[in-house]
Amino acid sequence: MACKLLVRKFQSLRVILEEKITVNRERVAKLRRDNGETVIDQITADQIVKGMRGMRALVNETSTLDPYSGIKFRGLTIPECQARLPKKHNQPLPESVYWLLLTGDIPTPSQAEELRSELASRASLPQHIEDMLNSLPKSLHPMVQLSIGVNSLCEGNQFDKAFKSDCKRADYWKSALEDALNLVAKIPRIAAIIYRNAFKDGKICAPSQSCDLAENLGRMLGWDDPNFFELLRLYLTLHSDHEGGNVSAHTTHLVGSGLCDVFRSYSSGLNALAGPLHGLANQEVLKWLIELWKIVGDNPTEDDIRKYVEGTMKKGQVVPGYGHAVLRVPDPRFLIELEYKKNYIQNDPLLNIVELCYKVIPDMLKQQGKAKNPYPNVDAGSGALLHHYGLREYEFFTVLFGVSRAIGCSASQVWDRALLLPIERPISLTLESLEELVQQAKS
Ligand code: CMX
Repeated sequence: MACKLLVRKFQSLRVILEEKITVNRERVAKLRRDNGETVIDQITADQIVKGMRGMRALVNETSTLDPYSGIKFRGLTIPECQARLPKKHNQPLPESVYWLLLTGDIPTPSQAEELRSELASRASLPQHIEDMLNSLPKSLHPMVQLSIGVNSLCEGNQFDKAFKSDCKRADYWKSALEDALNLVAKIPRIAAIIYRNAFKDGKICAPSQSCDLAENLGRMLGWDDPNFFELLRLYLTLHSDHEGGNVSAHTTHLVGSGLCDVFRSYSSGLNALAGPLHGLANQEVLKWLIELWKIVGDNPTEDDIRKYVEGTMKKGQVVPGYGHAVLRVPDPRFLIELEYKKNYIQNDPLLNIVELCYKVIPDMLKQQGKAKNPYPNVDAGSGALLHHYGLREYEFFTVLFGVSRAIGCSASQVWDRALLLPIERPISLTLESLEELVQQAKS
């Protein structure tokens, strides 16, 4: 009986997706048939040297990023998501964000609950994967462990089975969806095992059938604090997706385009996320803030902060948590972090320093004149919020980012399969050929 119910519940997501996929496949076919050769953009030599910078050359359905208004999940800003998506307490359920990214629809409370229950039913790991994670050296960076853990989930994945069987290409998305749901359901446990092994006593509670993704994650990490679960709901929402061109999403898409399953694709995406200019920045921010705090104490002045930031700049280092390749305003996700602090946290010296940095650093970066965007990004505040609730092992922070980004990257991969996107294959140029092309273009 319970089994039948699960199948029916799962189909409601599947049926909705199937209808939308049929419509969108026709849109792609029409676009290519009628306008496949239409030129819509130009590219400069500078963009090529800077790694396809700003080039509009990928299809990604789940979110868009505007330099001035920030991220939109299926057309909704994060405040709109907060207002309209089914919530637990005051924050959207990460499951409702996942439903939105997968389908483009705001789920009803019962649909969000269907997905919550579906994911909770898949949350445990095979024993051999737990044993493998437990055998990893504690000193191995948590992001490497996470990538190994996610890679290992590929054993017996549904997509490979479909590929090796006589499944039609048009139906690949169905097995990709199965794998995507497994990834999002299981990655919190991988993350929690890594945390408990690296920083605690290695003991971990089982995932609960009745909790949402965030609470299950928080409990497995070892917390029993509803406010921390609330922060995790916010965290998992804020980091879930950031359009398709960022390093981790693009890597996942690229690897997936060669028809790798979502586990191996996202494991590659996690290695991409682990770079200090990308997802590792949240770890770097907290390290930097703690150093600053040690020097300036609990009640610093703006001048104290300025002096410390000058020191960072003089060493030729970037100010972590500031700047962005696309955004040209303070990251709306950072502003929501500040809002969260205002609503939930009375007084916290480190978070006060985060606010003071926001007053001081943009002007300093403007004066330095290098960074195109002198404003804070999402990483400027996330670590200090986690620190407030006692999660202080900053080497773990990017793992939480990775748990969250699985939501967006896996939803995108379902759509990559759904739209029958082909293998990605741009053409690289030697410096000599680029110089020749520049000359030809000018003559
Ligand atoms: N502090 C000091 N200098 C900075 C800076 C910062 N926060 N951000 C950019 N700059 C410098 C760059 O190093 C570059 O200098 P050079 O010309 O000497 O090489 C110059 O300003 C121009 O860079 P840009 O075009 O504004 O920035 P990019 O698009 O190349 O890089 C980013 C964007 C995020 C990598 C960069 O701003 C940075 O390193 N920030 C700090 C790290 C960080 O917070 N990363 C997290 C980003 C969010 C994410 O992806 O998760």
